[in-house]
Amino acid sequence: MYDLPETQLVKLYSSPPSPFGRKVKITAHITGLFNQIELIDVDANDSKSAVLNPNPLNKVPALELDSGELMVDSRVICEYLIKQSRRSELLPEMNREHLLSRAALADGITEAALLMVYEHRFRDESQVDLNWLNRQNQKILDGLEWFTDNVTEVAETPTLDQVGLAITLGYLDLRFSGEWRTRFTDLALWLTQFEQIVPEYQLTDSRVHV
Ligand SMILES: N[C@@H](CCC(=O)N[C@@H](CS)C(=O)NCC(=O)O)C(=O)O
Repeated sequence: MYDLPETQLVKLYSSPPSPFGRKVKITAHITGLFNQIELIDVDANDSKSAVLNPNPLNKVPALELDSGELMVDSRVICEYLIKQSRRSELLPEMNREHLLSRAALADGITEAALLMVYEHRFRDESQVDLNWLNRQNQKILDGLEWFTDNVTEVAETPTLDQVGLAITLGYLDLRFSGEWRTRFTDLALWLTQFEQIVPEYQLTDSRVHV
């Protein structure tokens, strides 16, 4: 069991459906630090939450240390948790750039999915830009194709890019009814393996997800 430094409690500002917040929570579970984190729900889409959120951009996730230091974004927070827990198997030094690039690709798919969700959320339906939606959708499909061709076996301790990919697929399940599963069957199988190794992935309460 490893500890976060000093008073051992940090605050994680996130919202249950946030994929990037979920990435941090799953990383916290894998590193064994989850119980030392206080979760504070903020809705990044609600301007009133901006008062609570220490991130001046009112984005989640944000981590606040007891010293008051602010950490954003999800990659920085995950790397911090990995470092504090000394669980370097999640991001081995010798493979660091390679794994971070894979992790960035997984995040990029999530970002494209978020942009599609936001296009509907923040525009009148009559103004929704179909070209923009198609452009983002193509990124999702091309990204999933790439991961199908470059899949890696889920390690006993999953690597950070694997956590990112699992979170991406989970977000596509949440927002797009799991449509990806019919075309990307290998990734669906891969996600089943991930879930077996990281049972917390299936938690559906606010500790991880809704
Ligand atoms: N690159 C950031 C992305 C964070 C992000 O976009 N979070 C979304 C929720 S998952 C958000 O806060 N959206 C509100 C907004 O963009 O105003 C990270 O990895 O943490």
